[in-house]
Amino acid sequence: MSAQIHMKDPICLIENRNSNEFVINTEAEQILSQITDPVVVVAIVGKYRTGKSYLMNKLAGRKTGFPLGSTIQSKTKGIWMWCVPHPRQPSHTLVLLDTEGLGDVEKGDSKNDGWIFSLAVLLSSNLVYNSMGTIDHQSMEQLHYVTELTNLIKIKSNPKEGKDESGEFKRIFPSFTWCVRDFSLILELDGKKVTEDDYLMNSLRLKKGTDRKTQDFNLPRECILHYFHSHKCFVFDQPTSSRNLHRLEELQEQNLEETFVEQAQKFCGYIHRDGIAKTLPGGLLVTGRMLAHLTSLYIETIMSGSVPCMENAILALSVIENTGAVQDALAKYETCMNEHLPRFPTETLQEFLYLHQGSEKEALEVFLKRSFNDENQDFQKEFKNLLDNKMKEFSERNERESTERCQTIIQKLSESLEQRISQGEFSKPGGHKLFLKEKMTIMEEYNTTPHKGLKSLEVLQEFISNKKATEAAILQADESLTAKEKEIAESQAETAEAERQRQILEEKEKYLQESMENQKKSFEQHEKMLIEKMEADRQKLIAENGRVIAQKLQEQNAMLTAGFQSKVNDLQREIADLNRMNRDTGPCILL
Ligand SMILES: Nc1nc2c(ncn2[C@@H]2O[C@H](COP(=O)(O)OP(=O)(O)OP(=O)(O)O)[C@@H](O)[C@H]2O)c(=O)[nH]1
Ligand SMILES: [Mg+2]
Repeated sequence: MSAQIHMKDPICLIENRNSNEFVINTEAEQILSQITDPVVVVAIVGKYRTGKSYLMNKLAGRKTGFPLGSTIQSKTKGIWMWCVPHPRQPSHTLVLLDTEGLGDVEKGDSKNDGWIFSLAVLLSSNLVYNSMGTIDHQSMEQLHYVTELTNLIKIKSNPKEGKDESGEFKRIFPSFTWCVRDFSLILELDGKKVTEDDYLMNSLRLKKGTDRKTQDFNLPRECILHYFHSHKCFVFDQPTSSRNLHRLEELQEQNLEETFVEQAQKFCGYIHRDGIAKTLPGGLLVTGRMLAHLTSLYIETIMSGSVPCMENAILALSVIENTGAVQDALAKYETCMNEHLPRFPTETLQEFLYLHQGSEKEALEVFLKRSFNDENQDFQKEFKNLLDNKMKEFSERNERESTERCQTIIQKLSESLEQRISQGEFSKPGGHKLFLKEKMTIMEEYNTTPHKGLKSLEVLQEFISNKKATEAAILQADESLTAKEKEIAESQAETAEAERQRQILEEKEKYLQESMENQKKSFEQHEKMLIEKMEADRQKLIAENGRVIAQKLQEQNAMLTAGFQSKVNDLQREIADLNRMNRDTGPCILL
């Protein structure tokens, strides 16, 4: 879990400079980048001067924050951001995006508004559309931006000629909530009480007919029904008397209309409880860091004169995240192994491999948690190669520390022997026997000294080899021994030497075998954990497709009731495609 973000006040995320120039604010980008938790993103859009910023402050649980305007001029410019700890989900961050009011006469630029609207759709997981009065012809007209989204958001970089991509919008678009402010009607239809959601769905009902007027009436409604996966509505009374509205921020709750306070609480409760976390197609949770990258990618694309494309954005994001995943995982491996350094040199290779395998598993978990869309497992292979190199470094360090420790031990144990050699104490009759006795004592003490590590035998062998010439000279000079006895002593020394060489070879062979077994185990572990992740991803995709199918069936019903047979058929085809997709996603196969 990342550190809780404490933003005292909102900050501009996307500046809207003169003449349609959108610029990402690097300070805001950095704040987002530090959030490694999943984010629930709520964006509010709607006509200027309609109380959007005020409502967003309510969602943050604060009276002030996003600045309100008290004049007739629009206040919020560009897109502002406020990241607050999620009030209900401790491991999530609530990201509130307050957008520039649409349809400002002073600005008079509807293209700019279109981009603001599409950015709100692209960045959020919960879109709030705010309007005044009632859901009427005018408020629907103000929502014409929704009908332009197919020109402002692309799904695939190379869509099939003439293919309508909007069928995929339901998968990637946020939930849709309509907030009707200063609502003064009674929620009744044909004399019966209805809910706010019924009111919305009734307002979204399509009219039969194909004439121009009916088409214009239906288009925004069709888009809302077709693009968004869920539709909620909240109505609000005017919060206070008109003369107090300009100082709303200063008023205590008890001075506001009671119904308004209740309605605002109901709305906030819904967003906090049911507001969904931002995901990418396939159900991958988006973190603050990923949202920062997405924002920057979208702005870059718009500023280059192109249309943001989901497929391209996900591809670019996956490269960034997978590169980061490799780095994070290697850092994790290094941290784990560094914690084991006090146990170096390990007594056996098994012990070293045990430490390595545990660290490798933790590192792999880090990699798999962050990586996604790793086509052909290219990044995982890169990670494995780099990890093998790191392991080699630690293994060499383990051996180096063993060599150094063994050399120190043998040096200390042989101090008196060296002294006696230099003083010629063994150059006398019976000297060879004395020398052998001392050598044996050193060897015994060396062998019983613990924590020497893997190089114990090699260092001992080196010590004995170094003494070989001295031992031979002492033997030859020992007048107490017959030629035959000398011959026997020589042959014994050779046998012992051969035995030690055999042991060293045996150890090396064992080392090789254990290393190979470790490679096999490591490969199997990577494979097992990757397959588990791929299977989990597959199940997520199947579940997501299931959800989209259910939503499309609902939409199909509405179209059937309205008598739009061609739309019913289109939806039938889309549903069949999704069912086929679910059938075709077989078990995971590694390449
Ligand atoms: N009538 C009415 N006024 C409101 C409501 N909520 C806030 N206001 C007042 O409307 C004015 C504008 O509020 P903001 O929250 O800044 O509105 P906005 O939609 O963010 O405005 P822009 O950023 O300019 O698009 C302020 O004086 C608020 O006090 C409401 O529910 N009804
Ligand atoms: Mg505002």
